[in-house]
Amino acid sequence: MLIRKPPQIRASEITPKHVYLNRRKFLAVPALAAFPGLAPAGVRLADVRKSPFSTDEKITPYQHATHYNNFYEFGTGKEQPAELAKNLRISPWAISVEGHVARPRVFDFDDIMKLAPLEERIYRLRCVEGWSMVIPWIGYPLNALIRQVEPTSKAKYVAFESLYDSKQMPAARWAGIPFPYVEGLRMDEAMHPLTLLCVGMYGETLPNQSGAPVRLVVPWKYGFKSIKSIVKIKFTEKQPPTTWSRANPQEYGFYSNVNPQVDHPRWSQAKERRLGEFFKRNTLMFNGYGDQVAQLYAGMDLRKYY
Ligand SMILES: Nc1nc2c(c(=O)[nH]1)N[C@H]1C(S)=C(S)[C@@H](COP(=O)(O)O)O[C@H]1N2
Ligand SMILES: [Mo]
Repeated sequence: MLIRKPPQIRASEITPKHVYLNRRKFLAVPALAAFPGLAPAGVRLADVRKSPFSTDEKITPYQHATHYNNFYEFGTGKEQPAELAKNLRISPWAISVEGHVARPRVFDFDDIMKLAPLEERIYRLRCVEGWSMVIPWIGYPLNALIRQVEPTSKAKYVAFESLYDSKQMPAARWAGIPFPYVEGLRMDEAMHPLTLLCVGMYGETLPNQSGAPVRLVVPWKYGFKSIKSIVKIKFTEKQPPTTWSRANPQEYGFYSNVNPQVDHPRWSQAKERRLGEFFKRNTLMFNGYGDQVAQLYAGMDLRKYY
């Protein structure tokens, strides 16, 4: 899936200059395929299908999406991750998939890349802080990986864990939240076709600050559910802890569905600002994905299960 030739189309329209530079860098490393499990950063991805789940809204400029980040392992400043994650070692990479499954397994980056056809999914993502973005993510439904490991009937939830390496992440000490960063989904949320296991964006493998080499994107939930740099996925019977509800249970719950009617205790969630835009816009229920996901929460009090 990693290509060695220049891409065919669209590159000239949407590809920023650095991508061309990166491509040259990649062409200078022709032996990648000889090192299975390596997760190269900034490499052009080929054979990426367009997804019908994409929004046709204006895509957030690459520069905003990669220089205004939340990745507390690399500091709490928005511009810190781009700088401090630069040298994160992402190869070799392994994700341990365990818990209530018939076939527990460790996937390396190559395994992940080969599991299912890659799709470009242009999704909105809404941060709980009040900003949002529209990103051409690349990946495939998480359910493709889940099916590989055959969850048992005891698997009711899925717990995710990010890499934590204090040596590579010295700024994490001052972030004020516990590490490793953990997140969770209910099994039906994890199996939902919108839930994306993400390996790239803007036509390339993920930049480190965006969660290289593998992250989650759950577009109807606040951005913090979209956990970065995943090293462990565990199927559990009980609802797993999540970093933000652990850090501040008054303010953050397990579900964290985007909901303009339920304010954060300290600010309204009614509006949001798209990165790169000036005027605010109304936030949509389930971030605009209600037609696809509202049913998952039928009968639940969304004020209680926030
Ligand atoms: N491991 C880890 N994953 C994380 C975070 C984090 O601090 N650490 N921040 C979350 C938050 S709050 C948001 S809004 C999104 C931001 O993703 P982006 O930087 O690609 O926009 O990542 C989420 N995933
Ligand atoms: Mo966020």
